[in-house]
Amino acid sequence: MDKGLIKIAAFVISLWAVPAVATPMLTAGDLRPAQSLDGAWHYSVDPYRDGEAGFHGGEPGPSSRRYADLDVEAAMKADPTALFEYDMDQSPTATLPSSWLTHAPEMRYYQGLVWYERKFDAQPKPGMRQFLRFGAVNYRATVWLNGRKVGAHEGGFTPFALEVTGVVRAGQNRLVVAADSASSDTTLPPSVTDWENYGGITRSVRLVETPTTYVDDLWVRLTRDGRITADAQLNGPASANQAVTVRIPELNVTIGGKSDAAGKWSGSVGVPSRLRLWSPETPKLYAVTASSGSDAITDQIGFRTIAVKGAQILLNGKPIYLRGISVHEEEIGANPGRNITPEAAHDLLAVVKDGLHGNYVRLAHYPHSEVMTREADKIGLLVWSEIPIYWRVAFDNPQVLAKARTMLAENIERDRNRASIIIWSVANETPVSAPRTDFLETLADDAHRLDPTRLVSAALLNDRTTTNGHAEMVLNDPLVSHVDVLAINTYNGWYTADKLADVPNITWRVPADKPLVFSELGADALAGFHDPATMRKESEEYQAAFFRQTLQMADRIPTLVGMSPWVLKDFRSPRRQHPVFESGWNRKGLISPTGQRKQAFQVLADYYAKKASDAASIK
Ligand code: GCB
Repeated sequence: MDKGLIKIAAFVISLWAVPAVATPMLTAGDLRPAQSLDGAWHYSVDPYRDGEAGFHGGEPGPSSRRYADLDVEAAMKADPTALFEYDMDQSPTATLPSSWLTHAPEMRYYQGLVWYERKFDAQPKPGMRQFLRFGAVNYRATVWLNGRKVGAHEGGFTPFALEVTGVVRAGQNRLVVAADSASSDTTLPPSVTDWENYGGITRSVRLVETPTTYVDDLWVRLTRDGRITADAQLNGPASANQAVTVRIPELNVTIGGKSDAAGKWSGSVGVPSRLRLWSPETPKLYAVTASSGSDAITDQIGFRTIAVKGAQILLNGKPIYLRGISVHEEEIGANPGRNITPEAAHDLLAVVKDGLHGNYVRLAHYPHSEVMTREADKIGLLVWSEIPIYWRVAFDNPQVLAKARTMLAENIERDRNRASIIIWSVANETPVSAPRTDFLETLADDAHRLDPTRLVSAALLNDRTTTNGHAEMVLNDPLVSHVDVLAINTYNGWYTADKLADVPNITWRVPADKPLVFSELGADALAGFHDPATMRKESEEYQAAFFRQTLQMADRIPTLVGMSPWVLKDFRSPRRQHPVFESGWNRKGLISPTGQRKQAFQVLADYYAKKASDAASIK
């Protein structure tokens, strides 16, 4: 075959291979009426994985099958020769969702397998289908209902739904989840990161009931050609040739039609003149209902466009500067457990919106809870959404690439109805090599294909050189041609020995025809530690000066259209063990774990207030 043909064949194969999320997807599964299974669960640690396999391999013996549908205490009483080395019903309880790190002091540094059990009463309606829908389990989950294995999922940050029709019974049910946080070279992220690996059932668990044929996927958006476009996918025996209707009552819009043989439908209408576009200033959401047969789902959806033109980012056709900050999924408080309730999400995002005068957040370094992206929609913050392709990924391993593609697809398919999200990021700080670039190009192409309405980016590394006696940063990454927005993390004056006074004179050599954002910039400070005289690192004064100088540098870069400094709040990181300043926390927050503002907070807030008023005066 000649080279051209090989390229075409490879392209065709790659199209065919775009991963879609396995059904059921149960889009908006967090909003469908459901029975919540949050609350008290029993848990039992299993560091030697006794419940997974016997000590010679193979099936675990009856004494350690934590997933069995069995009352252990009653079984021991009934047969005095019976041996059990677990009893989930009598194990300690924890309130879920939450990482196990906060269940008990000895759980803090545990990474491995933990079993969870919860009993619940159900009344499944005959002729309906039932699904267990997990918001996320970090990192692997295997699920048993009434002693039957009903499914498994890998990836700590995206939802999954398992059909349990015929397994869930009227009356009492026993649900067991094996949650495994162990990381390795082939997990995403791999073992070494810079944040706490919050293992466990970290997002809500719900029992959802649907008609036998139901709307499994729905995507409604404003496309760049100025139309409201809707896609739906039905699931069930009557999916083909079914009437589907999407209604937006407040706009008097109805789009309807019939599904094809595969249960797919799509339709569109011109934008009604009374549509109020979504933006950070006017975060208007509309109730959108999709119905087919006896099923209906309602989501709250905003309509806006996002595009790039040369080095500009255009929101609803107008250039915008992204006044952002990076955020980890960790609630404000002295002992966070990755428990993102709507209130916790609101508290974090309100600091960005009202305190910093921001219009944008980078939700680093993995898909955050859908509670957070829904709150961003409501409060009016643009979002950079990311998958955990972080640092040393096994880029030459095809199975890892397959996992990454699934994670990206799961993230996009969960959240593509969120107006707040404008950028899908495929990676953070991955050193350039041929396998890495192939890997990330595949992801960038997937993102464009799965969602042509948004922008694609990745936080890149840069080279450093000296030009005319001053430092110059050079972007030399072949991935540049595959992304819409260039993004760089910069720490000159923190991780380098540059004097802060020299930072404003650092220049940047970057492609001039694409928008650039600083996806990170930052320095540590321990809240309350002051050192105005010597300005040593870790003092609030040093961090504030770092921001002042770096912002001056930023002002001299013509194509820079936004930033998301690192980071809103100090966050837990086992890497950070300075006994005085860090004690297990990354201190680059502008606020302390409990929300105390450091001096640098005001520096950035003032900078953004000025940017906001400059932007308002241009309009
Ligand atoms: C980075 C990483 C981020 C780290 C941060 C730091 O470049 O992207 O995950 O936490 O630097 O504090 O070093």
